[in-house]
Amino acid sequence: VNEQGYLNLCRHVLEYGSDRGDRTGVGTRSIFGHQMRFNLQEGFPLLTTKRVPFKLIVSELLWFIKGDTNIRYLLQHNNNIWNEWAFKNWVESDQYDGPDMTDFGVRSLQDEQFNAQYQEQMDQFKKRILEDDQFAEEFGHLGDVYGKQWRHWQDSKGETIDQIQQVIHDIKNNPNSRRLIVSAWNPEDIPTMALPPCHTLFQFYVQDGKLSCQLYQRSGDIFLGVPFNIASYALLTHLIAHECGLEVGEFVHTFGDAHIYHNHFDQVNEQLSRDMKQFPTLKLNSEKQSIFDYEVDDLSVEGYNPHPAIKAPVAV
Ligand code: DHF
Ligand code: TMP
Repeated sequence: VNEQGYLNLCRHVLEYGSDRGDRTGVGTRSIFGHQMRFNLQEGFPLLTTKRVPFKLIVSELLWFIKGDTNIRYLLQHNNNIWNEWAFKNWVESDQYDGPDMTDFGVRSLQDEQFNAQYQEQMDQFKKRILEDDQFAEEFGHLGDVYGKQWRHWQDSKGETIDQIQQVIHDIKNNPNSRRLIVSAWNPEDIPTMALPPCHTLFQFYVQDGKLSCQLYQRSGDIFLGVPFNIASYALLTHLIAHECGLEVGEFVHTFGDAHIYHNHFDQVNEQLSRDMKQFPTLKLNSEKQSIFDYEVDDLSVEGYNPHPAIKAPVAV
């Protein structure tokens, strides 16, 4: 019925996690190996102890489902969650001739003057991605990330595999299968990716007319990324269940490295001090059948009355 499992994970990591350095230079407190379960019959798991922007989750998921890997679509939907990773490719390219943006993530937090420069460069970058086709083609891509692997996995014969189409076909035709898997982890393509997939592999399971989904997430930013990931996979499970004529079962969320960044501790403590509320209900436009036909306005939540949003910097 609620987000107790998520709040328990936060408390557990704060209390028992190990403080570790990490790639971004921010530092985290982390544990290795954890599992949460959400019964999707008991409401849609969009956290209520802070506001989580549902529309951004929808546009990101539809972007994956389209097989798109260019942030232009996200920007067209006012979704800024992937900007930093495309921007990084741009400022590291030899065509960039603005002020030095090395380590812009940490520097923008420490140096106000630099932060102003960074914001200006970022605004220009976003404008060019939206307005300049050729620039978007060259610098809007994040590499062969989720959308590419889900819909157009390149095989050794030069053909592509549509894992989403395939898994939907298999759920419909062979629901007892133990092979209902989609993998975003493609070792050959990792070097092209702006960020190797955090939500790495997922599996479906059909029992009593209900579709369940389990995700293996190799790395989870518990405060920022994980609330998005929970809602995103819950939504994906609903869409696929609808197309397959099934009800929804459980979402099982399994982690490798689950961590809280050191500069998120105050925010997490604030969140833990709040009372949780009822989860909302998901509304789908029931005229849509195929998961490939949805648009952002076809999906909404009802009865969502969360506590206010809590801001935190994302580690780049
Ligand atoms: N890197 C790190 N360090 N953590 C992440 O969670 C992460 N997630 C990525 C890409 N790289 C990442 C993609 N997903 C936000 C949420 C999800 C996400 C990226 C960013 C985020 O900043 N959420 C804010 C507000 C977003 C907004 O309103 O624009 C939040 O408060 O939820
Ligand atoms: P890493 O590649 O060094 O593990 O860094 C990726 C960071 O992004 C890590 O903090 C996990 C976080 N993340 C999520 O939690 N969920 C996501 O969906 C994405 C893309 C990233």
